[in-house]
Amino acid sequence: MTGTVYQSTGKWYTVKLTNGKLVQCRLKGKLRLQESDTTNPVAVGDQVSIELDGGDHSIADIHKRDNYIIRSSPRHVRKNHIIASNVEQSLLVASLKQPKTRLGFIDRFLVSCEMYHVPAILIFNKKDLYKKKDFDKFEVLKTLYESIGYPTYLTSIEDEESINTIRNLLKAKNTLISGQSGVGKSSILNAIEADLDIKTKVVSNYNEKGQHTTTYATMYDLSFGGQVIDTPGIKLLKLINLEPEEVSHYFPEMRELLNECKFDNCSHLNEPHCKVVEACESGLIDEGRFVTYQNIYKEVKETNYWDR
Ligand SMILES: Nc1nc2c(ncn2[C@@H]2O[C@H](COP(=O)(O)OP(=O)(O)OP(=O)(O)O)[C@@H](O)[C@H]2O)c(=O)[nH]1
Ligand SMILES: [Mg+2]
Ligand SMILES: [Zn+2]
Repeated sequence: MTGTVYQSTGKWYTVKLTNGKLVQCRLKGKLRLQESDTTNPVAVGDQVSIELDGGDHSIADIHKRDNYIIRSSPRHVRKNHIIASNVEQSLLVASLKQPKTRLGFIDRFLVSCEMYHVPAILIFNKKDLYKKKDFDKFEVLKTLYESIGYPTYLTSIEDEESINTIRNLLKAKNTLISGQSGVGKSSILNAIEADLDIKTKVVSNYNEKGQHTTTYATMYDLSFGGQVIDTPGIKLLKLINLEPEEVSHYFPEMRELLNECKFDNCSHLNEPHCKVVEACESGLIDEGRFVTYQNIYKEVKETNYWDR
């Protein structure tokens, strides 16, 4: 039997078999004991082989992943956590209000999507709370991100047009939904599909740590076709599996300039005649994104080689 992992609590896995039946599975001992640098050997989205032992189902094997989104584990030093696998696109939910998403966070997330070749869409949610200056800010961000290749939308769960827009984006695809805690990921899913009834919570202090309403990544089928994976909010996205020289390749607006720098091994930080620095000075590359590039480059460079 084969199936798709819909939820993982670390101990139990909910798997949807090819016949449509949902079963609770444990992991076969050999998978549990496998040497691995990830905290979760099996991730939501994985295709797995299931064995039936008496009345119990267990996961015996994981099929090769098309792709996955991975991050450094927030809880375990030197361990990584696969957020989800086999996704066709990712929808990053951000907001300019309650809570305000830092642009560095967005740019880091986009780098991880570029690394694993997952097309990304940005939505700025909670537009019903925005004032004039926020709408102006949104327009600037939309122009910026769309010029780089990321479709960008303004949404509110209270607005039917937004909900329809999101339905169209998700239709017939397998989509990973990410973003910091409280931006409305689960609320959006409840709005597009009334039957889901995912738990959501009013967050009183958006800076408070450890306030996550969604605790496990979970896949849901959409009645109009496709699946979504709702995930717990991310506070800090530490990138892994990255070499310093690669970072610029994951900024699409920098890619075509990279071969034109004076030095072959240009780090694009402050070398003379660096096309990236020049493009930034002339306004062709956004300064904020360039700062995030520099931060990621330095962070990766400082990470111990064996921990990259
Ligand atoms: N005003 C307004 N509030 C919203 C909107 N979308 C969501 N919210 C509220 O924001 C709060 C947090 O929503 P959730 O859906 O739990 O947020 P989440 O992103 O799933 O959070 P985690 O599960 O912790 O990652 C809830 O009180 C929602 O009602 C919106 O468009 N406008
Ligand atoms: Mg949630
Ligand atoms: Zn350069």
